[in-house]
Amino acid sequence: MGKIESDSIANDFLQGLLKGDRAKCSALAHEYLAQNPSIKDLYEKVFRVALYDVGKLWENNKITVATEHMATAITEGILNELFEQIISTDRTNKKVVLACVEGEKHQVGIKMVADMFEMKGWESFFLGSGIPTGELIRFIRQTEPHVVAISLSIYFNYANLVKMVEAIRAEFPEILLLVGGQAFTRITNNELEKTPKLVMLSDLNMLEQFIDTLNRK
Ligand code: B12
Repeated sequence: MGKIESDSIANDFLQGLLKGDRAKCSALAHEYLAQNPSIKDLYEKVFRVALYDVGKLWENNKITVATEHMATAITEGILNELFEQIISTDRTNKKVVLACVEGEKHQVGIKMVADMFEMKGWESFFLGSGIPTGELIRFIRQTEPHVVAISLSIYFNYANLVKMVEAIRAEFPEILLLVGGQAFTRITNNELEKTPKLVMLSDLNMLEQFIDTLNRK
């Protein structure tokens, strides 16, 4: 599917979100997948694009907080609705735990990351937002995942991320850490780059390549 078609579906999807038309948004998602059966493209080229536009409209006071909440809730609902298409029958026996950094409320992006792992045969444990570091560590101890993925959207949560990474590293020196999220475009002096066994990725295309590499090991 060409760029123009994705753009126009993203725009129709955005209009549906702003009107609160969940049925239309759901139909558009299915229509997109009928033409291009790539959940990754649907997420990157339609959902992400539309939600970034929602952010711009909100920032410029063109829409209310209520409309922004509704748009996010509809998108999260559709992510859940697509879950049947996401589960892969080809399982890898690998596990990933995913969460937002402490203090971070933006959880749509990391949910998409969870779905990518699930599609690639991993068992994903999506904890979303609001998980304190101590509880995350306790969960990692119980589940013994191969990868822990953390999302950061707001740069003022960066200090929390550094603390969280240090705490996880102290207890699990071997675990592979994966971090990402839009805040990294604003962070110039990223001390986390020096952390051993920590990978930073910015989108689902890079993530797909990364998971494929892990799956070959
Ligand atoms: C919805 C939303 C909210 C909702 C979130 C609800 C929810 N259930 O998630 C609520 C209302 C809670 C919210 C609150 C706030 N928000 Co807000 N929000 C948004 C909005 C409109 C959409 C977020 C979203 O879902 N994007 C779509 C996803 C798919 O994109 P993504 O997160 O970037 O994820 C992609 C990649 O980054 C990557 N990725 C993400 N995480 C990870 C992790 C790993 C490991 C990997 C590999 C990849 C990866 O994969 C995804 C797919 O490509 C954005 C606009 C925007 N630009 O995103 C603003 C936005 C992020 N919010 C913003 C702000 C300012 C806030 C508030 C501070 C507002 C306030 N004054 O209260 C608070 C902060 C709350 C907090 N402590 O976190 C700003 C941030 C600007 C900045 N300074 O960084 C934005 C950009 C809006 C704007 N243009 O001003 N927000």
